[in-house]
Amino acid sequence: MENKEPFAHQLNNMFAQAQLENIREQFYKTRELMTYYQCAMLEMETKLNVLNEQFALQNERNPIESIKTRLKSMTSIQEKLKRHGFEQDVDSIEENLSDVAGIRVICSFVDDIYMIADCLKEQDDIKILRAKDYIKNPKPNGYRSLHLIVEIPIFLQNEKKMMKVEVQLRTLAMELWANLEHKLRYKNNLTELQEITIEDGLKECAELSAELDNKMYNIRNMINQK
Ligand code: 0O2
Repeated sequence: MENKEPFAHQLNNMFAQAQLENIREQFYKTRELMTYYQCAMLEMETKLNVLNEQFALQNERNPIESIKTRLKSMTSIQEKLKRHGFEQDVDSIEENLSDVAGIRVICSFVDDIYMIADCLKEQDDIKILRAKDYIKNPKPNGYRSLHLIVEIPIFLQNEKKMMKVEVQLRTLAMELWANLEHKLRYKNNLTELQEITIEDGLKECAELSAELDNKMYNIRNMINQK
């Protein structure tokens, strides 16, 4: 039987169909990728918990106070891709972003941070791709933390896949400062003078938090020598 539907209509339908297929494929691939990041984050969290337990056994104290995990939201992912001028598709996420899976490790003392980082460096199944030491070199606003981009394997049904995870290590004092600074950063309608005053205030607080870390570290060492 002859198809009476006008050619333009048929073409439109074909395009709509193809577009729908493409959306479906991108949606599936995104879900799959986010699941892989979730698995990598779990693997990494387990490694950190193991180190914490082992250290506690030997030293009768936990070097890690808490661990927080988060998957970057799709909105933040899109914003970051756009900000850096990267393609806005699933492959581009994996290729260009290294902080989709994020783990924040809150340590008791500054030397615990480096001890944990050194232990991770020694593990032969993971690879430290990049390290940014904002403790030795704080950001101009005072932000301190040690950032590691780690590549960790996840074992799927038929393959091993290497995934990137960003590990941020910081003390309780660094966490307190970063959380409050993050909350205060979004206030607007400030005059230039107010902005400078706030920046200076935050910087001063960052210095105080570094001093607190130092003093606590010295007190701990004094106690350990007894
Ligand atoms: P979220 O919600 O924590 O993920 P980027 O700035 O991300 O384009 P890069 O090199 O990845 O480039 O950044 P960097 O310096 O390694 O820092 C990335 C993350 O560190 C941030 O993630 C924050 O979590 C934290 N961070 C860095 N600088 C500051 C700071 O000045 N204050 C606070 N509170 N946190 C900071 P996101 O993506 O911004 O947010």
